[in-house]
Amino acid sequence: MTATGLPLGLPRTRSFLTPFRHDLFLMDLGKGLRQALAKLSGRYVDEAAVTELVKDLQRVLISNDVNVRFVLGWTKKIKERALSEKPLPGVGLREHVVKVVYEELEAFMGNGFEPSLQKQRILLLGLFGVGKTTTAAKLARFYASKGLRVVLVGADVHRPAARTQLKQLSEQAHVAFFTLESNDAVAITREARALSDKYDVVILDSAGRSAFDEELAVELKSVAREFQPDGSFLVVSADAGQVAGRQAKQFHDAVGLSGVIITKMDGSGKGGGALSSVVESGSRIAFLGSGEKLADFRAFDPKKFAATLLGFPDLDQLLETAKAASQEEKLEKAWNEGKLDYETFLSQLNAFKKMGPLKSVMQMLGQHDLPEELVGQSEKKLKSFEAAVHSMTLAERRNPALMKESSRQARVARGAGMKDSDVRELVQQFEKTQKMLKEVKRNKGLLSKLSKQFGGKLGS
Ligand SMILES: Nc1nc2c(ncn2[C@@H]2O[C@H](COP(=O)(O)OP(=O)(O)OP(=O)(O)O)[C@@H](O)[C@H]2O)c(=O)[nH]1
Ligand SMILES: [Mg+2]
Repeated sequence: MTATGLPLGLPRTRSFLTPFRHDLFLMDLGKGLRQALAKLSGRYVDEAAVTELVKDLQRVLISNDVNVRFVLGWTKKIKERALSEKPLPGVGLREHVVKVVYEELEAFMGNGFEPSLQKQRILLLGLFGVGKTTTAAKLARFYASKGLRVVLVGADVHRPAARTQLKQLSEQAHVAFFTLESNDAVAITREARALSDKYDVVILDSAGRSAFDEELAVELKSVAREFQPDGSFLVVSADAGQVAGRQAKQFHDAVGLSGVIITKMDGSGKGGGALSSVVESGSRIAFLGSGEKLADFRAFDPKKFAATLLGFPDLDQLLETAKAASQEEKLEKAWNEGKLDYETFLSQLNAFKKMGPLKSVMQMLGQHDLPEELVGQSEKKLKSFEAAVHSMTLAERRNPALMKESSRQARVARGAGMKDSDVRELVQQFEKTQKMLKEVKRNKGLLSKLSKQFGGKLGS
């Protein structure tokens, strides 16, 4: 129990948190950013808070190997916008700051990539071990899932097992495979070009090299001449960090890249560096690979990427949630005037539900990385609370004191198909919430109190 006699709130410290489980790229960067933003909850957002946020963001990005000069410029812009722009109507200051960070993160990620679904030949390039062959199969699976006929071509004649590896992957991806029993990469490449007669997408996996040099540039040019690719993609590993940008530039100057595919986003603390340096080099990020499985792959979408990093489904929903959250002020006013009862509370619950999954509401309030179980159960509780309120008479809804009577509780329980003890528990929770809101006149947010009220019961 807290000092106010209320159940303990949702876990606040890191030690209570279970690992964040949803499909996230860049775990550390995302977590760091979300935690920095979460610090804004429950405090007055002024210049000092924004300065602290900016410092936190800098620390998170720099520890993710993002270029320092870039980080300083980026966070300066966030600070300026956060402090000078007027929040949209209905959007609180904290949400405004979150919105600015979101928008700037999206802008920082560069343009998105819309994969063409036309007939095409794709050439994959890259240094040793970056994930070219795996990426070839991921791409094949991607295009095949769009209904295109795909063939993978093994043209890495240097590494003995390379073509066997690609053949196996092609089976996994349910696409065709082609190579020649020859060590003549040029001949294979030439044949591969002709495969366009039979297939929509021809993907060529080329041999790796230990470093970019003049010899490689010459070789790539001859491959490109034979194959006449519609798209040439450089595959770089996220481990490369800021070096990725330099590589992108070298390869681009040699053969002209359509885009860069960054692999191993799941494993590297340097992913932020790889991403930002590729964007800075003027190359476009086309796809991201985030695991060994063929499905761990997606086209790069900065909006979605930023949203996932920050833990918000999308900006529109963020703003909607922020608006709904601002309604809580009205509710508190009613409450302070002694008008709050089960009826008002029910309408608030409905508003609460409309805001979407409780999880995003909680994230909005800065409660990040919640254990799934807790969130799921809290929503279940909300539903049963609603059912109970529906079973109350108008008089009971308007005069909550009536609901203290156990005969009424029993009747409501029957009406709502619940156990008496469940209704009793809900009445107690309502009373605790009511008491709490009376005590906390300062606007720290009804929703966060509610989250704690429901979550706390479960968490204790
Ligand atoms: N965790 C993780 N591993 C990956 C990813 N992409 C590839 N790998 C692994 O990285 C290793 C090398 O992948 P390959 O696809 O063989 O790399 P390559 O660039 O073709 O290597 P060479 O042909 O030898 O130059 C394999 O063990 C892959 O499973 C990824 O996105 N995440
Ligand atoms: Mg390979």
